[in-house]
Amino acid sequence: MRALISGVSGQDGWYLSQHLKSLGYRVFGGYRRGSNTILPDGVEPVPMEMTEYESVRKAIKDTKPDEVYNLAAQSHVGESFNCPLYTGSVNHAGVVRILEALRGTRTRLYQASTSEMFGGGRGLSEKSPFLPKSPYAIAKVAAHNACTVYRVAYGVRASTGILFNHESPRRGKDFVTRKVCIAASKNEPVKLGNLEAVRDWGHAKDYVKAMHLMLQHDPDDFVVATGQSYSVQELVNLAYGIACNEVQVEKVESEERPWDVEELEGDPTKAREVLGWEPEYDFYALIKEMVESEIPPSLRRDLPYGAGSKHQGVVGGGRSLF
Ligand code: NAP
Ligand code: F7E
Repeated sequence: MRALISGVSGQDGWYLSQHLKSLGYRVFGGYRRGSNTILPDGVEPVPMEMTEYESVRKAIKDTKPDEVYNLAAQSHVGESFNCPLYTGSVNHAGVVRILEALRGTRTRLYQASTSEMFGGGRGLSEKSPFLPKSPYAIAKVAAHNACTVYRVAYGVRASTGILFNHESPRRGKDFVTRKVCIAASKNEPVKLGNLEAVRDWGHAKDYVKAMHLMLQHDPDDFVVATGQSYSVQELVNLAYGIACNEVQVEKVESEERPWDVEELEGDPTKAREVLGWEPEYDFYALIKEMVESEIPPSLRRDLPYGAGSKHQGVVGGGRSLF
């Protein structure tokens, strides 16, 4: 089987390409020129600039994929308020470029939709309405709808994964989990915006498995989430607790968004029942791995990790994680 992954140099591109290689796939990695990220072993690089139709068309024509995973995006929600048109060109029009190139083929498409499309809420499922609150979310709703239109109108085999936040040591440094874990591990203060925001955080390694499972089914839409959510403040408490350091947070206006999504928690029942998907990581295991990865191996043994540690259950508000 042949797979083409756009945005292969990003967090999910890394984990997905590893997963597909482990399943015996030939993996082509779409990248934009100028990107200096090292690709995983065995991934064959292919230029694929999402803002240019010809570049997208040629990448697909040259690699002849059975499956295309569209992960490329301007993926920072806060930044989308500063570059709304560019965000639309990559995150919405980029998907239409792929859909156009796939018309009349049997190639299956995975589109990276997002929980941001809901604009907030708990128990969110494939049936919940979309209320986008950022240029990022607007573009993703438009891309999601384009997949439905091309599926029905032209028979393009497009599936969408409505993924809730997923993180890892490969997460970009300007997303809140990685930013907090870096500061906690160095015993430094962290400057943050909205501490009350609540997110349903999972591990990217688990979530890329759901992407692959979706393309082994008829085209459809799936929510992928853990069903558990925590506030940014709880994330901070946990990360500094795992690192054995006192919490040091400075609240700054510059990290606040013009309109933030206050709360997101998903209901992954359909993915569990139809795809047989289950996450292996919980929030504690995720943040532990992220904090630990920032600490040199020689110093890690002094940290009181693991079952029975007094640092388990350090999440605030009287709740235990376990
Ligand atoms: P990421 O780490 O920010 O990676 C984004 C990728 O897109 C990078 O490889 C980037 O390349 C590439 N890209 C950006 N602009 C491009 C362009 N004009 N042409 C070609 N490539 C371009 O994002 P991620 O966390 O892996 O997320 C993957 C996808 O899932 C994204 O579509 C994101 O919106 C969506 N999503 C993510 C989450 C999450 O929690 N992580 C949740 C829901 C949905 P460079 O390396 O050159 O910048
Ligand atoms: O923010 C708050 C911020 O940037 C999470 C992307 O992968 O997941 C991600 O989008 C929350 C927000 O992720 C800081 O206001 C406070 O409420 O880590 P984030 P995100 O915006 O949820 C979705 C599902 C995607 O699709 C996106 O591509 O944390 N927050 N202080 C902060 N956030 C950041 N980045 N930096 C802060 O200093």
